[in-house]
Amino acid sequence: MTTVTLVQGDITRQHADALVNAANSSLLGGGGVDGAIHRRGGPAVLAACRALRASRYGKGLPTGQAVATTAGDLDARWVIHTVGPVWSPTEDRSHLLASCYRESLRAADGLGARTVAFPALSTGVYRWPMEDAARIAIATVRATPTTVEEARFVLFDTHAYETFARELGGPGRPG
Ligand code: AR6
Repeated sequence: MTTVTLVQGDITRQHADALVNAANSSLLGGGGVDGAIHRRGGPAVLAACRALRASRYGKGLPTGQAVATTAGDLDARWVIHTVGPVWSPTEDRSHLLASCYRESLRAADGLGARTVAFPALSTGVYRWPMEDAARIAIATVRATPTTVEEARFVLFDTHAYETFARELGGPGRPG
């Protein structure tokens, strides 16, 4: 059974077997979580990402997929990079967001990671509404068979934390 936990804070300050990065398909860095992961992870993370681009992912990592690298100087063994979908008001891309969580857990299982920290994928630069993103994130992690023991959501601000907390409480609970 996977326990879902929530903390408010900076994912790059977390200790876990694996930290999930809200990457883009280039795998070469960006803003938000991605920028912070590369800053704190250091050159080893970027070197591993470049190696992936030179081999398996010559065209980049497709949206909804996940791939692991070293965590460099972060307090973790691995970074699992996944590419969330950009929010669209006209097209339902929920399956791609769910896929990010599922594929990240699958990558974690392959590594033997027992604790995995996730950010709220797609809710920053990619503009996914927090409430819907929280619903998809928690439902998907709960429904995915995995050997991961703790799936920890690391929410950057109070609004994100409270939204995830409400969702974790489930429908019908106060809050
Ligand atoms: N720790 C935890 N959460 C954070 C942190 C942090 N250090 N920094 C931001 N957040 P985002 P996306 C929150 O933009 O929407 C990058 O340029 C943030 O408040 O990191 O999937 C990539 O290269 C938001 O709630 O990821 C891609 O191009 C959530 O994490 C693109 O952004 C996700 O925000 C990916 O966009």
